Amino acid sequence: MTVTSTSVAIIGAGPAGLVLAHLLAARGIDSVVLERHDRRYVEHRVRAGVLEHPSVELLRQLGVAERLDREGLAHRGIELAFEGRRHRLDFNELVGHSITVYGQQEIVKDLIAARLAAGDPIVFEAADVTISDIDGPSPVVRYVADGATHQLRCRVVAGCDGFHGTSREVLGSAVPDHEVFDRDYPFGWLGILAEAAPTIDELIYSNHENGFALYSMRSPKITRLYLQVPADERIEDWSDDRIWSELETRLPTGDGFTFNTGPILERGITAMRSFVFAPMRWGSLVIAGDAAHIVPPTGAKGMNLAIADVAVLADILDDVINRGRHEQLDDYTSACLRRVWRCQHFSWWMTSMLHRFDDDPFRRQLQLSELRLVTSSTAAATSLAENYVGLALGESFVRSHA
Ligand code: FAS
Ligand code: PHB
Repeated sequence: MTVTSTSVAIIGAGPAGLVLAHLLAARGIDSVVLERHDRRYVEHRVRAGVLEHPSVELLRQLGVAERLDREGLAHRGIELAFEGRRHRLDFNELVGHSITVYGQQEIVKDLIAARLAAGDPIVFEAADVTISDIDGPSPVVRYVADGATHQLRCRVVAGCDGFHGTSREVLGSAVPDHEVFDRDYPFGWLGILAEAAPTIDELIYSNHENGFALYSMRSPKITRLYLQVPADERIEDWSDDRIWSELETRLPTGDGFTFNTGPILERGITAMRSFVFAPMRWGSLVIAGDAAHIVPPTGAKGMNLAIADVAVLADILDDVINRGRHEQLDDYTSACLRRVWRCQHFSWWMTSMLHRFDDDPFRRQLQLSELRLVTSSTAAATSLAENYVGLALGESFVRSHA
């Protein structure tokens, strides 16, 4: 068994783990990233697409946004479609900021390349990761890689291993009275990536009587599209023709928006859930990103919330590692949960307003009333815009009115 040591052992090379590794390096703190899949797998996993303004600023400050600034698509707003018409919300006009569309896998590629170029370690294909001794100041992470067992001693373990990782389980065992907030939705998203040029340059979120649809994109040649489907739907039951036909039904074409179809490069069905686990820390183990919370993707918050968690965590670990102030870890959970719950509410609200909920005519009328409000009232549109583009990192969504 090899025995090595580092200041922070980071489990998971997704957005949370990789952004944290860069934030720590910027503070002179060494870390080792352990990832269970190989590099190609994590760099080609199609997931999120929208970066909030604060996330883009943070990646720029880390010096890893050169390709993002070159290839990312700056969007001034979005469109909401209902009752056969599309309504534009201009975020720049409403709140002075925009969003950037740039695939999560592209961010992962940029962060991995920059970390390896700096000579900092990422262990890919790290199997059987276990975490122990989190009650003391020297937790231990064990893993198998290259056919050998390794022991990594550290000061803090950062569980950035996503919803299906191992760190939340370890935390839950250590904190018997932990809290879990969990809500499933009776539908999922069938998502496709298609080699078909977008015909407009902003996203369309559509509330249709057949169900929700989202028109998004990744580049001037690639569109990213989603359809609400029943929670137990099978992707095999959706032919290409059926997918395109239903998208064309649910997304109102006209005034410059037509439909390009093309080869479907990637397809899958994502379940929808709202989930929060608290506390996000016990002893020398902290969890961040999807390991701690999940939001329905309607508000485009998942990846951005992961980045917001580790922005808070990096400042705390700066105090812990560089100034020996271990007690700062006590503030981590409360410092994250305010933003987590603001994003949970926004994602639940967008999901409730835009998706079809069967046999509930009263709810349908409320949805249409809410959609008419956010597309006609500047105050209501501003609130949606403020939440969608994201407030400054470290700033709660409930501004002090001092
Ligand atoms: P991640 O899940 O991205 O990363 C965790 C990493 O840890 C993974 O690389 C995993 O391989 C690794 N890992 C897990 N267990 C491990 C172990 N035991 N040892 C070592 N490594 C381990 N969000 C949006 O905003 N918009 C979307 O459209 C959207 N679509 C999504 C589609 C899918 C199918 C999924 C699953 C999520 C989607 N999300 C979307 C949410 C997603 O983007 C997450 O919020 C984001 O990936 C969170 O980043 P991380 O917390 O880093 O977790
Ligand atoms: C995407 O482009 O993948 C995307 C955009 C906005 C969302 C969810 C997903 O709300």
